Amino acid sequence: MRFNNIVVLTGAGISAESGIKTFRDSNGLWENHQIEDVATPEGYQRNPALVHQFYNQRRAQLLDPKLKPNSAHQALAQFELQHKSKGGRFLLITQNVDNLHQRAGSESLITMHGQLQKVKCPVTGKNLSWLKDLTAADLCHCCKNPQPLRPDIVWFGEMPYLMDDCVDALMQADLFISTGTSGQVYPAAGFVKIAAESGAHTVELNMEATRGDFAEGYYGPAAKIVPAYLS
Ligand code: BV8
Repeated sequence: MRFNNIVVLTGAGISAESGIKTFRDSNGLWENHQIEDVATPEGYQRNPALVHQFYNQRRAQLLDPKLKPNSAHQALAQFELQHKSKGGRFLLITQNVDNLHQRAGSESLITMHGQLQKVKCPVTGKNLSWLKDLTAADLCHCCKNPQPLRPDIVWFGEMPYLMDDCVDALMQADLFISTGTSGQVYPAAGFVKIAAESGAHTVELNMEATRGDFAEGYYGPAAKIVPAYLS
């Protein structure tokens, strides 16, 4: 591949073929919940038990032995290894909160919207691995006055993680690939513009074309088109 600094953004669509529902498909995750009730700080303040139930149910799915990275996750991890072995630079930014990229072996990875398998102290932000159900009775161990732990998830209205690192990488990229995302959630939806304005070639690999302005697009299931594009 003729590119050196490669940045990839993934969204829920890359995990769809592993069996994790996307957000906006008709039977998506949000269907039986309003975003405002389960994925905002206000919703959590209003009804922490509902939010814990929403995330406990999704966290439990990570333990399902049937849940595995698919060939799109694997192709990205293998490509990263090969590209870096030839001196190339590679960064994978995911909006997903499942752990499938990590399980596929991706290393240069930013989980910008947090991780289902982590919880954090609401005061210090210190996070820890957590795979069982979380309740309001689970307290942090880092404060003098221990606080109820919360999911380590970036809710709507909260700043995504490592945004400076993401923007730095986008501004140095010569190739930006967006895959499995509808490009409806900001600031991730603005990444293609930053990359293009910095001179990167931009490619969308998705089930269908989105509103994003890409130089190139290949459409179909990620498990097929991502390995094909990276080979
Ligand atoms: C913030 C964790 C400010 C929760 C999530 C302009 C600028 C900045 C902000 C805003 C703005 N306009 C509006 C906002 C506010 C808001 C926003 O964007 N709202 C939207 C709804 C308009 N953004 C925020 O609040 C962000 N924070 O801006 O903070 C700030 C500033 C200073 C100080 C403090 C704060 C925070 C956003 C993060 C929210 N958290 N996740 C959880 O997961 O429970 S977002 C959530 O949506 C998921 O992370 C998900 O990844 C993400 C995006 O969805 P997609 O991944 O794209 O999934 P979707 O279902 O939409 O699409 C799937 C795609 O895959 C489709 O295109 C489909 O065709 C395709 N597909 C399906 N199957 C396949 C496939 N493709 C290939 N193969 C397949 N098999």
